[in-house]
Amino acid sequence: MSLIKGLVLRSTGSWYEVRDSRDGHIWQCRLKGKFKALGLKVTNPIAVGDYVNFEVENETENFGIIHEILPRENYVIRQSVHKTAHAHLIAANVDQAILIATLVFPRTSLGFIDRFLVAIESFRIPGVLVFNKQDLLNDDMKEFQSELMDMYSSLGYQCLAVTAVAEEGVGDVAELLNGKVSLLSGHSGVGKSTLVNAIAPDLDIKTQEVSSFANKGVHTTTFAEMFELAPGTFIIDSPGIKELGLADMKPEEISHYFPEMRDLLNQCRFNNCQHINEPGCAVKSAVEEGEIALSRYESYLSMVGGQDNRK
Ligand SMILES: Nc1nc2c(ncn2[C@@H]2O[C@H](COP(=O)(O)OP(=O)(O)OP(=O)(O)O)[C@@H](O)[C@H]2O)c(=O)[nH]1
Ligand SMILES: [Mg+2]
Ligand SMILES: [Zn+2]
Repeated sequence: MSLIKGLVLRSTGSWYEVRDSRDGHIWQCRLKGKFKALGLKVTNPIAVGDYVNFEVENETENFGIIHEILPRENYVIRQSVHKTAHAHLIAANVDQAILIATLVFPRTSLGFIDRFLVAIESFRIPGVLVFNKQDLLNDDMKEFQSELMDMYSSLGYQCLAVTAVAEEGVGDVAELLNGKVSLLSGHSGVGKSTLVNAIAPDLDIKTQEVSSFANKGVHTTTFAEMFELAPGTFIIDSPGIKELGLADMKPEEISHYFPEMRDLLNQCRFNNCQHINEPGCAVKSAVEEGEIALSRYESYLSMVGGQDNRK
């Protein structure tokens, strides 16, 4: 028996669509009877983006059997809404997470952007912000957006401004995606599909969503899907990652996921400082001195307060 390396593009929970790493051929795979998961407490052992070793079971029927998962570089999980011990694995081996945001129609709030960034920091995935619908911004909004882009760039998040409908800036996004696995997020209506269609007009995502394979699964829509835009360039689209939440994060963890706070944490007077109203707080001084943006600090406060700011 020979094992072949493949990349999981889609799963329904019992079937996995696996891309043969030798020639890009797609196999429909099941898991081996005694399958050994990677030791995470999750409801699904394998996610989109996982590399696996599989065996061809039936060449003419296109069936394969997955024997093992290869070690992951990172993964994205979503905590169960019922707060059970098990989380849902959304994706693995992600090179970057891209948030498509719009200041108008619909408005993406700064709180939402910051929650997204905190979540991906916790998964150790680089983050990119793409501001779409430039055509709808007046001069004041453009000014505001450019300040935001400067601020987020200084924190290490690459920022781009595009107008997907006019295909402006779309080439820069295509370049950003090239050769990588990117997770795409953003509120409904910000233009994710428009942007992807502008980059890869031949790829009809809608059609792919209702493939006969996907119909075999009952819960298809809750699973992420990976699309190959060009050889070696993949995007991951999932209903579950549009609103990446904070996976059960403890308040004291959250400041570590704000890059501009991270380096100051050991300068607070109290080592259990929550940076709210403690004396001698280095984070608060940095906010007062304008070294930390007020909007970022406000997002931090709403997150440690457990307030829902995901509008
Ligand atoms: N004015 C303007 N409208 C845009 C732009 N990009 C997309 N739109 C419009 O915004 C609407 C929503 O775009 P979609 O691409 O469907 O948004 P989406 O993010 O895929 O939304 P969901 O699939 O619901 O998550 C459509 O009417 C698009 O034509 C843009 O750059 N400028
Ligand atoms: Mg869409
Ligand atoms: Zn402090």
